[in-house]
Amino acid sequence: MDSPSLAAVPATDLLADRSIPRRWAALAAARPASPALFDDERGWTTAGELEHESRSWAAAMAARGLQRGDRIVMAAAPSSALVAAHLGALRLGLVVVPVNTAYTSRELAHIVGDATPVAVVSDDARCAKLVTGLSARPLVELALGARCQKAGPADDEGELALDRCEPGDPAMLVYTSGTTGSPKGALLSHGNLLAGALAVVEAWRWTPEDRLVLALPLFHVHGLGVGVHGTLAAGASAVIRRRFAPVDIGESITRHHATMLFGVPTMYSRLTGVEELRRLRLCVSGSAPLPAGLHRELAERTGQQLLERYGMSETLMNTSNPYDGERRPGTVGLPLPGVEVRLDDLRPDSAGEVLVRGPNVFGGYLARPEATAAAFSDGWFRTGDLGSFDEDGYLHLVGRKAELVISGGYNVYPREVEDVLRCHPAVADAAVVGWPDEEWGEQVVAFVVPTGSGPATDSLVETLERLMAEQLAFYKRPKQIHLTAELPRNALGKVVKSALKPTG
Ligand code: MCA
Repeated sequence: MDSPSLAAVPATDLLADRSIPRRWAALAAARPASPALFDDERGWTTAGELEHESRSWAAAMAARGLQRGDRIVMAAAPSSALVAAHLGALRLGLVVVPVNTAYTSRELAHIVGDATPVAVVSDDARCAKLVTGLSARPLVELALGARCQKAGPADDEGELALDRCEPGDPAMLVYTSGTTGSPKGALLSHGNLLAGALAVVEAWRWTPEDRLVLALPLFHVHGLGVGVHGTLAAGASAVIRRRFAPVDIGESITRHHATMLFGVPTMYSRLTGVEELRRLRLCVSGSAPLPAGLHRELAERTGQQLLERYGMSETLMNTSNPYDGERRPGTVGLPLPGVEVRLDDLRPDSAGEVLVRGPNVFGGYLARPEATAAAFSDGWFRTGDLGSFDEDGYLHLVGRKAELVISGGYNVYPREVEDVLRCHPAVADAAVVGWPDEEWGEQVVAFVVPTGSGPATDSLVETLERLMAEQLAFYKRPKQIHLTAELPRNALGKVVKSALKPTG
C-alpha cells in the first residue's frame, strides 16, 4: 500500500538568495545601524559592525592560507565574537565544524581524525591546544578572545572574494552520533542552511523587528542552524546568553524587548514560573519530545502556546506546528515550506518510518558512502524516527527505529557509552538504556556485568564513573550504574533492553 505522503507546502524559491551570508550581507547593507547581536561581554553589535567584523575574520583566515572548502573547527561558548567568526568562515567559503566544548579528548580525536580540519577557532587555549594536538598535521589556530585582528590594510579585505558560495557548496560539517557508536559528519550545504532557515522564517513570521533570546549552545543545529542562521536570514537580532538560567531569561526578555525564545523541553520545564514569557510573540520547543502536560502548564501559567517543531542535524527543520492554527500537543505539526514528508514500512497501527525530502536535506556523511547509501531511499532521507499522521495531517513521533536516548535535548547513543564501559577490564558486558526523567526527559542508565576479577561493587561503580568522566561529555554519562549478574537476552542472544526498565 502506498504510504501516505504530504506534498510540500508550496514555498517561495528558498534558494533564490544562494546562501545565508549573501542574503544577510544584503540585509545588513540596507540597515547597517540596526542591532544584530547582544552579549554581556560586548553589549550590542550592529549589522554594520558585524559585517565589518565577519569580513575581518574572513581576511584573517585568508591571510593564514585558508581557502574555500577548507574545514575549520569552532569550539567556543556562545558569544557575538563566535557568531562573527562563524559568519566570516561561511563568507569565505570555509566549512565550519562546530564542536561541543564539553567533548573529551577521546570524542575530539574521532572528529579531528574524521574531519581533517586545517584550522581551529576557540575561546579556550586548552581546547585549541587539545584539537591541534589531536591533528595529524599542524593547524592554524585563531583565538576568539580578542576582537578579530584585521589581517592587513583594509584594501586586502576589498580583494576578498566573499559571499560567492552557491547552494551546492559545502558549508557545515555537523557530527551526529550514530547507532554504531562513532559519530558521522553530516555535510550540510549552503543551500541546506538557507532553505532550513528560510522555511522557519516564513513559517514563524520572523521579521527584522524580531529579537530572539538565544540561550542554547552554538555548536548544534538548534542554537546555530535555527537560532543564529534564522536570525541572520530574517535580518533580525538575537540576545546571546552564555548559559541558560531562568531568571536571566526573564530579565533578558524585559531588558531587550525580546519577541521570541527557543528552547528544549528541559529548559521550558524550568521556565513555567517566568512571567516575562507572556511578553513574547513566540516560544519554540524542539530537540526532544515536549510532554503534553508541560505544554498545558506553560499555556496556563504564561499564556504561551508552545510551538513544537521537529528537526535533525541531517535535515535542519522538517515539520512545525502552525504559527496560525492549532499547536497540537504531542505532535510536531506539519511539513515546513519546501519539505515533503512520507511514511515507509507502514505497520498495522499506521505508524511507519518518517522519510523526508527537500532542499533542507543534506547530501550525505563525510567519507561514509555506505552509511550515506543506507540513509536514503530513492532520494528520500530515512530519519530513523517512527511516526504517524493524524486525520488533519499532523505528524506524531511515536518512537525511534534505532536506539537513542535524548537527555536534556542532547542525543546519546547507548552503543557509544556501552563501548566505553566494555573497555574496562572489570566489565564483562554492559547495556545502556534511557529511563523517563522529569527533568531531562530521559536519563542515561547503565547495567554492567562485572567480570568478578575487578574491585568490589561500590568501588567498581566509582571506578566506572571516573572512566565515564574521562571518556564522555557530561550529558552522555549514566546517571545510574547498576551492577548485575547477567543481562536479559532473547533466544537469539540479543539483549532485551525493554526488560531493563526502572523497578517500582
Ligand atoms: C546538564 N546536565 C545534564 C544535561 N545538562 N545531564 C544530562 N543531560 C543534560 N542535557 C548536568 C550537568 O552535567 C550537571 O551535572 C548538572 O546537570 C547541572 O548542569 P548545568 O550546567 O547547570 O546544566 P544546565 O545549564 O542546567 O543545562 C541544562 C540545559 C542543557 C540548559 C537543558 O542540557 C542544554 O543546553 N541542553 C540543550 C542541548 C542542545 O542544544 N540540543 C540541541 C541539539 P553535575 O551537577 O553532576 O555537574 S540539535 C537537535 O537536537 C536537533 C537538530 C533539533 O531538532 O534541535
